[in-house]
Order: sequence, then C-alpha cells, then structure tokens
Amino acid sequence: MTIPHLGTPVSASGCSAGSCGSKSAQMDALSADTLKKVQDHPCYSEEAHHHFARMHVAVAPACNIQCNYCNRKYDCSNESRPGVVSEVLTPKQAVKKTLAVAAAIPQMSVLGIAGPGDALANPERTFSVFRELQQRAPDIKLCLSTNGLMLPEYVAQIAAANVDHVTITINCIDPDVGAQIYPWIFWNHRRVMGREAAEILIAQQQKGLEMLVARGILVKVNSVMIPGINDAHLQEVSRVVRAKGAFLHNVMPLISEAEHGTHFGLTGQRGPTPEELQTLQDACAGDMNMMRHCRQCRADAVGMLGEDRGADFTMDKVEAMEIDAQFEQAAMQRRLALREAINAELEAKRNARHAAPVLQFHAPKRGRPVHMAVASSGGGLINQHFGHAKEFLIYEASSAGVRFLGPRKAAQYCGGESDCGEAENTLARTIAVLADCEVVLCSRIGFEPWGKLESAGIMPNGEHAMEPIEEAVTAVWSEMLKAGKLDVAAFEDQKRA
Ligand code: CLF
Ligand code: SF4
Repeated sequence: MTIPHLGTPVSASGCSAGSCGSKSAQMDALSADTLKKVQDHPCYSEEAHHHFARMHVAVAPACNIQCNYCNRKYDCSNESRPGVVSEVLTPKQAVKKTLAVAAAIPQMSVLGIAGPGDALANPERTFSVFRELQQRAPDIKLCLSTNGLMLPEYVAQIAAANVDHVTITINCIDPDVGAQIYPWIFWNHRRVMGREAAEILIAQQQKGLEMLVARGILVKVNSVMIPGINDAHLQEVSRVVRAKGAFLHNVMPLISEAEHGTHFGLTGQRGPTPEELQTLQDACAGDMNMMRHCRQCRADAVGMLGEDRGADFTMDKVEAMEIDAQFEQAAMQRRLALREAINAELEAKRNARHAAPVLQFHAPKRGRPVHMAVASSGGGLINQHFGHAKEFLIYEASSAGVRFLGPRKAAQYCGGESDCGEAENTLARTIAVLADCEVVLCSRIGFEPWGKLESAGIMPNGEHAMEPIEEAVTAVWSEMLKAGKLDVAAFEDQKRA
C-alpha cells in the first residue's frame, strides 16, 4: 500500500481490503494473468468501468427456473433490472449488432449474454453467438450470466468458447431460504417445486462454481438482497463462494415495484435501503472482493455502465449498415490501439503510486468520514454538469482513505425528462437521494440548484472540474480537515447518541 501525499487520505489503495471489487490496490495485487483478464472488463474492475464499455445481446428468451422477483414479461432480474422488455435477437442479428457497436464505440471490450431469460437455458443460441464473435472479433471478451441450473453441463463448452468471465446468481446456500425465493425449477423434463427445487439448484450452482474455478475461469457471484429472507444469510454465502474461488461478489438490491407484477412486488416484499445494502456489502467485504458499481443493466444494455446507448443501435439501424471483413479488421485495430493506450495510462498511474514516497505513515491525520457525490460522464474524471447527471457516484473520504460506495440514480435536472415546471421537483428528489452527502462535485452548476443544495447542507463544488475523481475527493476532504470541520470526537459522540 502506498501513501501518496502528506497527511491526506490514501487514495485508491485506501479501500479496506476487499471492500471495492478490483479497485486499484487490488489491481496491484493481481497476478499478471488475472490482471489481463480484468483490466478492461468494466464489471470485474471498478477502475476499468470508468474507461471501458460493455454490451449485452438479448438472444436468450427462455428460462428454466422461476424466481419470485421475476416477471417473465421483463428481463432476467438476476443480471438486469425488471421493467423494460428487450427486443429478442436471432444469433445472426446479435453478431451483426455487436460488430456495429464495437466499431462505433472503440471502448467496447466485453460482450455479455444475460437474458432476457437464462443464457444456458438457450445454449444453441448463446454459443452460436460466442463462436462467431470469436472468429470475427477475437479481441472482445465474452461474458455470460446464468442462474446456474445447467452450468455443470456446459462448463466444457464455456471453456472451449473462450469465455473467461461467468456470473452465477447465488441467492442462498440453504434450501429453506431458497424455497422462499424459487417456487419451482424445470429439471429432467419435469417441474420440481419448493425445497427440493432449491436443493437441486443450489447443488448445481456450487458444482458449476467449482468446475469453472478449476478451469481458471473467473467467476462473479451475484446475489439479490431480499430483506427478511436472505439478508442475514448472504454473509455466509459470500464466505462459502470465496472459499471455493469466486473472484468477486456483487450484492444487488431487490427491485420489487408492484407495477412489475412479480410475486415479491405483488406481496409487498420490500427491497433494502441504501444503508442496509452498504452495511451488508461492508460485512461481506471482510471475506470477499465486493462489486459496488453494478448498474443492474438491461439484457440489451449498450455503452459504459450507467449510460444506455441502446437507442443508437436498434436493429433497423444495424441492419442498414454494411459490415465486411475490412470494416471488421479496421474497427478491431482501433479498439486495440485505444485499449493499449488506456491500459498504459492506468499502469503508469499504478506505478506512480508504488513510487510515491511514504510520508507521515506513523501519524495520519484523523478526521470523520464524509460522503461526497460526484457527477461524471466517464474517464474517472469530474466532467459532468450537475444538471446533466442521471446518476451520481457516491464516495466516502476519511482518514482511512477514499472508497467508492456505489452509484445512485437521479432524474436529470436540465433538458432531461423534466420540463421547466418539473425542474423544482426533480431537484428536490435529487437532494433527497443525496441526503447523506455533504459535498457534490461537478464540472459546473447553475445558480438556482447551487442555492437549494447549499440550503439542504450539500455544498456544491465546481473547483475540481476535469480532475481525477479520487484525487479531487481527497483534496476536498483535506480542505475540510484543515478548516476544522471533521472533528472525530464529536462524530463519535453523535454516533453513540
Ligand atoms: Fe454483462 Fe454481467 Fe458480463 Fe458485466 S453486466 S454479463 S458481468 S458484461 Fe455488470 Fe451490468 Fe451489473 Fe451485470 S453492471 S448488471 S454486473
Ligand atoms: Fe427470471 Fe432470470 Fe430468475 Fe429466470 S433466472 S426466473 S429469467 S430472474
């Protein structure tokens, strides 16, 4: 661990061990082989998610289990959010769309199959896309997400297709918990119900995990946090999957709006609050690398995490494009050149951290933690106007360092869904979403929202426009510390009270 500056928080490496996925300090600790696999995968590396894009192709309509948080009308909510139906593509269409997107967005480094049903309940369609892309765009990493029921059967095929990232949704390892989440599975040509169904599913998931790890395939485990059902159990899940070699654990909040028509939505099962989610993620982090930057994307998501460029690549637009071998080659060369440049820059930063002098290690300054919201459109920079942000990245700065807590959705204040009459309500909602933050960092902000945020106790700050996020968060925290605003004793008294 390096301490970059005198008396300031440890920047990236300040994340407590295992607290933030493959963040910089963990990137430093990875083997060369693993680093190569994750350095440009936006889900497996928090650092990469600022720089690289992924896309999903919705080629897998069928599913072989029923989850109580799923309504078949919508996408698989194991890996994507319910509420929007994806356009199901044929494998041929999916390949053409991938090549078109990867030519237009050179940051595109990963193609995932994540629904709208289960990738392995549709094996012919899934593997036919992978096979063809391996031939025509071998630089693109292949990724799949599954509920795990059929996983052991397909591990050999997954390895043969050069898929080196697999996500398994594991919500429990106890069939009594599972029976409250899965009413049935389809197994050996019959429907199996209740506890027996959960028992089979859990056994298949665990076996699949072990088989993937044995082949050196990186496994991410997704878990949906369902308060009162599996929230107290997920720490044990985290411990077990880590012991079996899973690389990353992504605990996602249950989405259960009644209008989605899911069992949980209709029976009033609530999702966790952001505080409950963070507490569980922190509790699991002692045992496991945690992913905190998941956006619960759609099964047809396109672009950087947090942005949706799907509308730019509808099938009618894609079908109209001429794509030949020369076009594919030129696009791949552009991607490779960009990837090399980004990775060289990130590596230089990692090396600079290693080389930085270790100063005042024995007497770090103490200050209470501060939550800050950041408006960023990518690149790891503070580069977005407050009014254009559809989400804010929440960071916590303290004497232990800077750590990323996760993204929070907000409605766009200017030129978005709201018209001028609605802008005030939009701003009020954003202020409520950021209630625990004391600072909002953005590239610019208007007079009106500035005043409202300040009155709500959230200080807008545009002084760090275009700076790297963690450096800016560190600088602001240090300024607050210097100004005597971060008294630890008062904070601890307040917590006790
Ligand atoms: Fe897609 Fe999933 Fe692969 Fe990523 S998404 S199949 S691992 S390429 Fe990523 Fe989206 Fe979260 Fe999934 S942010 S929902 S974790
Ligand atoms: Fe729905 Fe996905 Fe569960 Fe299948 S695995 S029931 S598609 S959430």
